[in-house]
Amino acid sequence: MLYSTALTALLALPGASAQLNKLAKAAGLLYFGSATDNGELSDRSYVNILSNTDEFGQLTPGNGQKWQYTEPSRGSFSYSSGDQIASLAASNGQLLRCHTLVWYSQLPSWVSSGSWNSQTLTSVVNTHISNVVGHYKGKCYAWDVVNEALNEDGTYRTNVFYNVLGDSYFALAFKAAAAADPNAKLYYNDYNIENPGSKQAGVVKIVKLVKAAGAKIDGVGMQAHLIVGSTPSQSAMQSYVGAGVTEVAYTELDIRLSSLPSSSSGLAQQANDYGTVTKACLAEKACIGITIWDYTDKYSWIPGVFPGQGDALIYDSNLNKKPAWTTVSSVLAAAATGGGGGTTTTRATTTTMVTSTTTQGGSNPTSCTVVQWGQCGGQGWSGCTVCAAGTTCQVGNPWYSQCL
Ligand code: 9MR
Repeated sequence: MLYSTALTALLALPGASAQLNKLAKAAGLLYFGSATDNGELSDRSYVNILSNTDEFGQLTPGNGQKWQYTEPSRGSFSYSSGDQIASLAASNGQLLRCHTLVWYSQLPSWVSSGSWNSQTLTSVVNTHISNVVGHYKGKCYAWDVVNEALNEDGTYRTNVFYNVLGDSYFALAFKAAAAADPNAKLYYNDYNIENPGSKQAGVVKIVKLVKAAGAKIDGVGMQAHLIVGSTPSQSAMQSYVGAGVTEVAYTELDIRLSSLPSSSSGLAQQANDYGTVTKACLAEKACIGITIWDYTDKYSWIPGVFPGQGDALIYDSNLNKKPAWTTVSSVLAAAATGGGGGTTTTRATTTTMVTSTTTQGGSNPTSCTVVQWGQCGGQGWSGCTVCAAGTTCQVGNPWYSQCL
């Protein structure tokens, strides 16, 4: 048996309808989650899926906890937007990733254009963090303490914090956050750091800098705003662990198509890429979870910022699951059932998902069996089409059939 009776029962979901978080947890992750935003919460069909904890075990407010909302003018704090999402997560029983404290963007002009010296800006940062983190104390699994502080070449981005305080603002922010909520995991969060390179080296430098200053930093968040065809690597994650964090996570995953309308081959490649990211996380013990930057194309930020691009998420604009959903589900299920979800296997086992007594490669291999949740068909599929006893090959979409 590839999986236990208990796990089989756990995974016995009718039609595999909602399962990403359930499978992620069964595979050893802490959560599979989604960002959300206040304006969308009046969309009942959207919220029903978002609130299904079999599907999403974690929420991140896309905007409501940013400085422009929480302290729009000096000393005047407002938590209504952030609280709405924190309350939703709490009432659903979902973890909350809190986002974000020190960021050059969505920063009110009273901060970005103020005339500060190091003493006054230190006080502003301390006051902001102690109030905001204090308000959410005990509610945040993690905080993105500093966000996007690096240029693409790995140098520090010039912003008001760096201009006035130099690189000391990192430790300042992490110390203030730790003081306000000692139990929250504290992260540095950025994009284009999913692979080795100058920017990834910059993150390593930040982690070491914060630790050398005696401050607590627990994690690195890899935003993973990717383009179809790109793939992340495990070695970047390992470099962050090597620098001294105990966990890493994909915090804002989306994989956009660079031209629209999307073709079936584009969606198939996107599905493959989502599978690759999921496998990368499963393969790295320190990777605790995956958050997608909203779950549906209906509410994605991409078309507004990259006109003509998009369709980046795993549900389409009509809240239907895309091939990418099926692949993520399948990869998680394979890992959960000991079926080889990971590319390398610190977390998942090495048992292959498809068992065969003949060499595969023909279009119709014989004497082979696909385990529950495995792929058994779809456009371009040349592997096994015979499902294990008790399961049947069901069409998920033109590109993907699964043994269920
Ligand atoms: O999803 C957020 C979008 O609604 C805002 O308009 C945008 C403004 O900067 O921020 C988006 O979220 C960003 C996140 O906070 C940090 N990483 C990049 C995300 C996408 O821009």
